[in-house]
Amino acid sequence: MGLVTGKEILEAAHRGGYAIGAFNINNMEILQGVVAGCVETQSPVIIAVSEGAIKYAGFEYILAMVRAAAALAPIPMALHLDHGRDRETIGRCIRGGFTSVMIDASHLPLEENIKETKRVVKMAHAEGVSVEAELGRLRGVEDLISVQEREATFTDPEEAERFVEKTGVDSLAPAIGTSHGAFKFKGDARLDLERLKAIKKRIGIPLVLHGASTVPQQVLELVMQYGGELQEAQGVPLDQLKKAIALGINKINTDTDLRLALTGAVRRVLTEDRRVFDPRKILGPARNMITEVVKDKVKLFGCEGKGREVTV
Ligand code: TD3
Ligand code: ZN
Repeated sequence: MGLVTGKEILEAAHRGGYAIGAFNINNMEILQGVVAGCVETQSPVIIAVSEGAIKYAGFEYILAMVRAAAALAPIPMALHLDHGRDRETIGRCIRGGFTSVMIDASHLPLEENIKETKRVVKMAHAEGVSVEAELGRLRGVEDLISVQEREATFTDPEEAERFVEKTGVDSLAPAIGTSHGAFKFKGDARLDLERLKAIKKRIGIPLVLHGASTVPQQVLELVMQYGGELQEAQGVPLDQLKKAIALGINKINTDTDLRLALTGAVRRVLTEDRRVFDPRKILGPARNMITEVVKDKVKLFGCEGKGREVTV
């Protein structure tokens, strides 16, 4: 099966009321670990690649690896540029074989965000590539001092409706209280689910949750057991994530949890076998650990088995 568009996968999730995992990859082992988890569970998958990942691995390497994965895996797979900011990179992805791009102009004032997003939509749609945009600023709830500040940071439902109408994007990432990385909350971890509900009510397109890693307890414990120091790590609680999916989130961005899984597995091998120096023995277990984490996730997302249903 070749690559399919992000829109195709996400529209099915939007109609079916479930979510798809968008997993960030930087190298072959992470990609293989993610794909194995989705194939075993027959889940559609979005392979997310950041501008940093393109810099690290190289555009051609990423593209060739993901194309090989798509050719071999009997599930719908999209290749997505995550947090596209650089016009040149976005253009290269659109013309070069990506099937979905994110334009992240969320740091700009609203009208400029609309203008920039519209420009990318025009360019991408001409090539049959899907577009995701972001409105509002990702930020942990605990950082917010006042109601006023919350209103200035989180996505306004009315504004979101206007943004989607004006830009013609295929999916939207609202800010509802998550943030990137392993330290999302201090104390009370809650998403603004009322806001999410209001946004979904006004918008008839798939919604995306960034910063959605849960920092699984057993993965964190593994990292710590073998010398890691990430005591304050805290992700999105599972019940909050489940509620967000029930309220209309259709794409769940996950990077941190894969990084933690890889780190835990590598730390364990290197600690338990001090004579090991075969990269396959070091990275093989990490790849397997990623597969296990991905399998748990897609079950929670509700997309297990949905890879059978999408006709390509
Ligand atoms: O867009 N991404 C991935 C890149 C963030 C760097 O970690 C996400 O929204 C994933 O967020 P998370 O919760 O995995 O850090
Ligand atoms: Zn993100």
